[in-house]
Amino acid sequence: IETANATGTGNGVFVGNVSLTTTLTGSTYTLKDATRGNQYTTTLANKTSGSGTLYSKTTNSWGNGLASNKESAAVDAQYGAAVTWDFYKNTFGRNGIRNDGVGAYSRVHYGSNYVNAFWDDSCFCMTYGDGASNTHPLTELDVSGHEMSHGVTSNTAGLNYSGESGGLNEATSDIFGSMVEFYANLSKDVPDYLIGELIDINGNGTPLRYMDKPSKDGASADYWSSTVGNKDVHYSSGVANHFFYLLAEGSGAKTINGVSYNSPTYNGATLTGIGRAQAQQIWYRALTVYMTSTTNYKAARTATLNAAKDLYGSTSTQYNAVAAAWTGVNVN
Ligand code: ASN
Ligand code: ZN
Ligand code: CA
Repeated sequence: IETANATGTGNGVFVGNVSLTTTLTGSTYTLKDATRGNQYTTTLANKTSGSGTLYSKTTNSWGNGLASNKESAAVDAQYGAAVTWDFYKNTFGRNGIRNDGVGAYSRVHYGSNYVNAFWDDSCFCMTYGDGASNTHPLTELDVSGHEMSHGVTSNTAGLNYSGESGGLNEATSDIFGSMVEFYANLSKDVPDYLIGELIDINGNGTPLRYMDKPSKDGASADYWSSTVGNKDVHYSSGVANHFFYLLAEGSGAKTINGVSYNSPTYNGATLTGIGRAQAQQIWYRALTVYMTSTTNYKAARTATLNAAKDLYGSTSTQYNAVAAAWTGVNVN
């Protein structure tokens, strides 16, 4: 039996119509991408364990854009893994989550009414629930990028998932999750600095998190304080999410792709952003070269300054912008 790469079409719940690289074996197509480390997607069919069943069929068109069609969430997951792969490869030269050319697999339809998604180092796999009433899958692109970036973090800095290092771990996932969204630039999932704006996790249409002003979620920290490490890591992350937004975009009011932001600073300073392209290079170099398992906010300031110095020099606009953005979130 011959095996070959094929080009399929998918219609996901959130990604809309996309092209997918699939595998044709004999007369059967599978949702498996040999051009990206053999990443594939399975269904758990509401179970909560096992590696699931690989999506396979005799035509190469997948999903219909509706959550009621069980292939649609699989299209999102497979596409999310592909774009995350391409993002890391083309932006940073990283060859997969472990930088070893091996793709992670994704499992969709985990459990019942499961309102979460998670990365698991032990299976080297990604898992998505179907959300409330099993009708709101968690398969949005920034969620895929967020979760798979947990794999990158654990294979690089290894930031401990508690205290300030835990906030930095979470923020790394929000930062790169958003950058994956900008990289994909989909018309159906317009790139933004909001996390999970399409999955309606709160039931009222609001996103899970806001990077320009994290406290808009009612719980996240905008600025560092000596007690920030006592918060849940999804809230202490606010300080670094806010730092990254200020570094990339600057302070004050701004509209990007039709979404309005208004980012304050702790000291009232007005900041000018250096743009996403350079901001993400600084964060990635800080994460992969300078941060360790115990890096806290003060050390993250030093790590990103070191990264900016390596990349742009110690007298550069970029170096000064990193310092100013940390000061803007009260990390001195
Ligand atoms: N979705 C959650 C997260 O990535 C899963 C977890 O609690 N780790 O943060
Ligand atoms: Zn996370
Ligand atoms: Ca988003």
